[in-house]
Amino acid sequence: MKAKTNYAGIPDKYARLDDAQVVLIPVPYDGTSSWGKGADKGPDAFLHASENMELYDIETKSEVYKKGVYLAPAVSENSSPEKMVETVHKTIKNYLLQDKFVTLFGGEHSISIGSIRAFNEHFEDLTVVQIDAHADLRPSYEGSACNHACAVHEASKNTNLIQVGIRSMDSSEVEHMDEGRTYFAHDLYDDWMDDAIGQMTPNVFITIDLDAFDPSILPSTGTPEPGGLFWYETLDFLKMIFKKKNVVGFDIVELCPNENEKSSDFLAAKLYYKMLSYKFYTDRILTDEED
Ligand SMILES: [Mn+2]
Repeated sequence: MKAKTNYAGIPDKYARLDDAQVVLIPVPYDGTSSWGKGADKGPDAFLHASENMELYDIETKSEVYKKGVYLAPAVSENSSPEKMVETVHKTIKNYLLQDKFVTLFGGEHSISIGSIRAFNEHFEDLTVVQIDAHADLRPSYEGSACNHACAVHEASKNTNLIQVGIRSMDSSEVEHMDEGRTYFAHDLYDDWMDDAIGQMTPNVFITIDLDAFDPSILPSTGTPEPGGLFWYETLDFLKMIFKKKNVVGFDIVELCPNENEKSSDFLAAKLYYKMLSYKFYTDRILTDEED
């Protein structure tokens, strides 16, 4: 077994659970993916890229790792999709009760069923912002309600779900979609970010399926879709959310690493670190309206 290292190679004093404000839970689960297998390798590739990344954030002039990032033992339960979801749920709740800022790295998108359930139980009136190419609204798929194609079905019933970047769905999902809260990739008009923020409650959980990004900047994902989001527009949107809302946690899923294509791993690593920087240095974020 590989020796456990600290997140991004940070010094031990920033990596201990007791003092860390952030907990990072890897969930290398790939039980239900329909096409490109390999999301189980996502967390390792992400962690490896993170170790080779600069830890000073230019935008916020900060080194957010000094807030402490505890790399939790990976959730390895994979005997069934239902058991995996239950274990993710339980693991998150345990850290939320210790007042940690909890983050996860998948694995396929079905892990978010467990994430959203845990955050929704812990925080009042939760908004879930899903950034994704696929609607993921099916009530069940291939015999399970815990399939990646069902990632936000439960959230669509129990939370204030806002979907961004969507460009692929099945007709069976139409009845579960709130079009007034859906920002399709082909229709990101001038003020869409303001409209989306206006629909959010104070507490926000963000789930990012990396296939939301355009395949030209993130090809290494299980089910790529043309016509996706780009780097800076995504960061602009995230910045606005972190600045205007209380982001209570987030997960990032569906990195499907390819040995010959490392830029996707580094995008995921940078995205994660940017989100932590925005969370803890909210007051230093400048959004477009200010700069
Ligand atoms: Mn998804």
